Amino acid sequence: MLGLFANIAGAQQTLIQNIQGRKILSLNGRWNYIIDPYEMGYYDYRHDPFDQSASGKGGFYDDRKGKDKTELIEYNFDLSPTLKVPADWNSQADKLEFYEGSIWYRQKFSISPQSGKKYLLYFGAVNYEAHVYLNGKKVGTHKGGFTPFHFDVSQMLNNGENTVVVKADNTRKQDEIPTINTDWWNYGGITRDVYVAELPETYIADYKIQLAKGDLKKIEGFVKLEGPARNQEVTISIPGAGISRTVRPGADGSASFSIPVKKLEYWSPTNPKLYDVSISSGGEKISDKIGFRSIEVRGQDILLNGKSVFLRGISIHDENPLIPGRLRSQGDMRMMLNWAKELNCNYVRLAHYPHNEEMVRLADEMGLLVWAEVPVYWTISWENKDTYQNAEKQLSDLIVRDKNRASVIVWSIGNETPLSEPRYRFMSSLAKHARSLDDTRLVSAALEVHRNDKEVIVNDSLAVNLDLVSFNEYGGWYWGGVPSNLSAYYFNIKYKKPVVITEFGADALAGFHGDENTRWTEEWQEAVYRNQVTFLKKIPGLRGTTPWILTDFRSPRRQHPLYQDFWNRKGLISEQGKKKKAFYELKKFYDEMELKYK
Ligand code: GCB
Repeated sequence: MLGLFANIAGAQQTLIQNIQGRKILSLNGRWNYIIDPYEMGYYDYRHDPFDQSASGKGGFYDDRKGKDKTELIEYNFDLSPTLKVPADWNSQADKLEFYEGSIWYRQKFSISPQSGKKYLLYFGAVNYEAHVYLNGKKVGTHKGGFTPFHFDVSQMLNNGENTVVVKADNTRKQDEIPTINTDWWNYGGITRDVYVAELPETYIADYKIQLAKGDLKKIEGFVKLEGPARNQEVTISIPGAGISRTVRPGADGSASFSIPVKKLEYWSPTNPKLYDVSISSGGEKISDKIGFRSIEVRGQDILLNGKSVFLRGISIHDENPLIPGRLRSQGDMRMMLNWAKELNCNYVRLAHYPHNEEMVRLADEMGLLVWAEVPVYWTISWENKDTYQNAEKQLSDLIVRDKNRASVIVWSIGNETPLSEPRYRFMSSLAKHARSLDDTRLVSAALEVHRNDKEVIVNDSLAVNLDLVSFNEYGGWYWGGVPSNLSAYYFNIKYKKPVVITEFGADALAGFHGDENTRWTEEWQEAVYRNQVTFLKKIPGLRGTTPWILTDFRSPRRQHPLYQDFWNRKGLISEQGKKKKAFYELKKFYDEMELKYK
């Protein structure tokens, strides 16, 4: 019934670049909420959606006065409790911990819309399906729990008080992205920032300003205007690099450019140099901070600014283990990335879905390379066309959002997807799509290994379409017995490309000690890291690792009452922020690799 993205008020615009750089009114804060497990705010007693009623009235979204008798009276937002936005709902009330379904949110705000301006209602992310209403009218819907979306509400705003209502539904469904089965908590709600952005009638919708593919001496990109005067001039300036270039878009509002540069300080983890960049057009001026670096693969090497690099990484979920719940603020994000830095990382894998834009901006600032992923995880409905479109849309939105971030070097199209012909077609199309949107970065996916006795085999023809051979390999936890057994195993990797191991690891309950052959102890986990490092070093093309995972994280699949209690314990840091022994084992490896690749 619903398209992936329906904007009832008007067609969906280009996903706006750099929302933080705009004139924005934040709607963050406390929103009233109503839990709606029976969907009574959406369907009437005959299960007909209120949405379709001719008057557009009814349901929980209609907060107008003077209701008629067909409307719901058995609710009251004003008297309802509140939830913080941005944040998941699960961590905010005991009865919401395991809740999956719909919750209605309501916020009031005041604004004086100016004539000749455009207003976008912007959401950083809502998990999973959002129905958005403004002043009693439907604005649109969106699917996908980790990517931003916005609606043009210029014609719908009142001068003075306005009411926005959001139905957020995190019901898991087989045909969605992700599907019903994952190993993370299905945190629901308005998990990222909400803004109203005020823009000029003709505005800078999007831009890309990056080094050209394989060329350290040329900055390339495009700008895209939307609005009636979309062929007015645009000036891109980077004062620190002595660049100022004016372009005039064609009828579609876009203009591309290519600017030779003589001298540029390149962005890298050791020198995360960001240039002040401004883009101006008409009366509008947007500022950004952009780094310039190149990334490419040559043989089995990964070249960063032309120099071979070893990716000293760690996998991270978008979850604060200490509270716990989704990362809510820049402070939360800094804490996670600082822990990665303490491990001596130069790289992070933001698994298994798009993380907050702020996280990627911090990685830019702190000098951490990034693997960015979409939630094409495990057993997706490979033959469903809508499912594919959904995956492609989420991938596009991720790439559109983060394409100016120097930190991002890999677009990952999925994780541990089981071999089959339909899956191959699905994943190959995604890889092709990623390249069509951005040819300046690497494309990869976390693949699986197969075993034949002591042989650990990587043979997945999808790898032919990828730039890195990346796979998850759980020797010492899911197979192989005690950690020291790993020494008997050997690899058979069919593809001669840089190998970046996306996962290995073992569960350990922080503070639980024993010998290295006792499962769940810190000593077992430490021994897995020690033996894995020795094992992985035998791969000639090994160019990086992102073990699983920085911190313990919540998962409904992890039910051992003594050791897990709904926590996946593969973290190197516990839910109390305590570093386990394996943390230091990995750091030792990374210190060694740092010296080797100096
Ligand atoms: C994996 C998955 C990851 C899980 C992990 C585990 O291979 O990619 O999402 O959490 O294994 O702990 O089993």
